[in-house]
Amino acid sequence: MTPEQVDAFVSKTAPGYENYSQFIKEKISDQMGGKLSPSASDLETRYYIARKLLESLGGSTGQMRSYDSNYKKLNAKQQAALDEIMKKREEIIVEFYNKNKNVDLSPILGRLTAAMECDLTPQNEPVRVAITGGAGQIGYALIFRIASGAMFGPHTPIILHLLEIPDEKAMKALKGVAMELEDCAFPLVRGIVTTDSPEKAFEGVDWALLVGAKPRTNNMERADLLKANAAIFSTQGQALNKVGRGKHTRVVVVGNPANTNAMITSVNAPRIPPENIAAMTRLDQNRAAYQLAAYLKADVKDFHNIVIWGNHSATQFPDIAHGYLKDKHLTDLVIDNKWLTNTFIPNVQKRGAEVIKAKEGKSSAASAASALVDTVRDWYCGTSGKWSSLAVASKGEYGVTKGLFYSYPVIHSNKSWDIVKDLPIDSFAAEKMEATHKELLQERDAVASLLK
Ligand code: NAX
Repeated sequence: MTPEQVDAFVSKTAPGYENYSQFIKEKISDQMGGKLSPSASDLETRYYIARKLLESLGGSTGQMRSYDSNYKKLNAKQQAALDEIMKKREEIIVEFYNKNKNVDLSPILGRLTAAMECDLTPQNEPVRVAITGGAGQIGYALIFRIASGAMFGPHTPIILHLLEIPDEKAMKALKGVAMELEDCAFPLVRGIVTTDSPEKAFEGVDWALLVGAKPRTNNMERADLLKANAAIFSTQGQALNKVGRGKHTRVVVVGNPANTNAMITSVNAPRIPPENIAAMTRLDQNRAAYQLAAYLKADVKDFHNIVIWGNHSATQFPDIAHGYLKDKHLTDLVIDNKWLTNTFIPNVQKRGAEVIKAKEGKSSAASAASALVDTVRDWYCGTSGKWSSLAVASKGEYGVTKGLFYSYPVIHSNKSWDIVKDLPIDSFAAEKMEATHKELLQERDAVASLLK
């Protein structure tokens, strides 16, 4: 959120106030019955403001409602335990306001709030998560993090549906993964399904994480790779359509070429709304944040609004024109233009290939798994204003051909997302965004026969 957006947010949600500082100043004397001076140092006042923001920030309200209704179902002991956690949360917010009284906290607070509300909401029904390629590299780095609660929070039970190819070696390896999962005795894991049948793997799933794909082998043309994967994702899309939960199922494609595979999945799964299907570009966003943090010698957590546009490939456009380091616009910081064009952009675009070189042929696995945890967590919990990059079905936003899965900045709330619209695009960005758009059109044309 930019300061302008915060002001717009305040004027919309707090009638009679034009901007954030007016809201803070006047609300203070209002709240204190005019008795106290309108200094932002008063703890109770800042706490009140924090509560107000917390209540009104998009994304967290639904979660608060579900928290309230779930709360009533708990026994006295459980309620007391939750009260304790809520008290801690309030202390954190108050401490936050004390430490940062001069800083615009709404984006940070929003993030904190969404994540905390999500973590605090007890779920009785387990979430069913399918993971394809369960015996692969990413699968091995991913499954244990999901099982530990990193993706859906520490109060959400999980049933894991693990899919592999019908091959003796792959199924044996998958069995080994399942045995290790059992031996972890994760309290959240309520069941493990291992199978080589997509229809069994996707039965009744809330989330399908499509990681498994056919890797590019020596002498393989890119068009052949596209076709081989298109066949896999057609079959999996049809299975999801048949046995998934329709509009209640959400799908994230990681297997490459991820954007086009997501499009194929969507075409083959008409019962699942296109907005429930996405391809992952969060790893690229995380890589961009790291490159910036290293260059500016800052903490990676302090960067926001970094955007990945387009395809998860070497044509992607990592864009910092809308980004912030804490409350400072990145374009106001001293960033050498040469570094941006000759180092930053290619470093992010080619980071995957560099990792393969360093790991002597093995591609990014733990970082990809971690980015998938971030992707689903944001989608599941909401981000209250924070931007995430996600490749979603275009409706023509920013001039992209309808139906292509193109990476945009999105804001998540209520288990849904909205593309951040009307960002100013200069000629440099427009050219890069078009180059990656063109590549996606070529990929679509290469698999045209499977899209009918
Ligand atoms: P691995 O080769 O280690 O594992 C893939 C696993 O998927 C194998 O066990 C294989 O048997 C299985 N598999 C293949 N076809 C399947 C099918 N039809 N149904 C079920 N399982 C199937 O690859 P890994 O390193 O885990 O990478 C998986 C995919 O992620 C690759 O396509 C890779 O290119 C892609 N990546 C995507 C990234 C992204 O940001 N979107 C980044 C990392 C990664 O490169």
